[in-house]
Amino acid sequence: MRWCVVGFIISLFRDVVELREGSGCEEALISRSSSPGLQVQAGTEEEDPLCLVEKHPAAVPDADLKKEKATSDLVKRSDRCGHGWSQFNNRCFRYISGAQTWPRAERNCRSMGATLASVHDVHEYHEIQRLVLTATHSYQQAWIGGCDIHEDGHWMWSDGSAFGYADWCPGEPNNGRGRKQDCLQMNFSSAKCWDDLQCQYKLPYVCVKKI
Ligand SMILES: [Ca+2]
Ligand SMILES: [Ca+2]
Repeated sequence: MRWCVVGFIISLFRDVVELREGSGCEEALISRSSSPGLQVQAGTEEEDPLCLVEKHPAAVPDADLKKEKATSDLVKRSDRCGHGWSQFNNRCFRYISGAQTWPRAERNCRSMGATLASVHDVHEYHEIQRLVLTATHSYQQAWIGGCDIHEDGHWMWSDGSAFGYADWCPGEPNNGRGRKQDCLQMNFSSAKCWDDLQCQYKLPYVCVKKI
């Protein structure tokens, strides 16, 4: 009987270790992507903070997120999306004003059953820009779900959807001219277009979830 208890505790420990070792945006991308055979290395946020998210996000948003909920949600309501979310093209978008690194922003989106936003055409981009404008009264720079951590120049969306449409600013993405810029910010420059930026920067962000 005692060994059964010990065995149970060991198996629990193994599950926790596997959960931590299995963390990674890459895993979500591999499982959802139509690109088989993608090989990437997992890591910790401290060692490699790019494109990393937890395999099983926390069920309850953290304190920061709760605070953000109270202060920064979009005003617009959508019955199908829930309070704080805005529906467009059968998806629900939400702007979060509390600045986070890209990996942390992705985790917070996932804690709400969402991901950082993918953008598939100019109409969606304009809708997201409108949400940001409504919430901030400006074209605030913000993270969306693009990253090229796996291979510079090979951009992906963290929700696994195909990266087709893009609105890169002139000269972007430039990978910081060698400074390793692997995450996608919107509303960059006066042209309000896209730029690749170091993922450790803290920006507001936009989440998306399917209805
Ligand atoms: Ca890059
Ligand atoms: Ca750049």
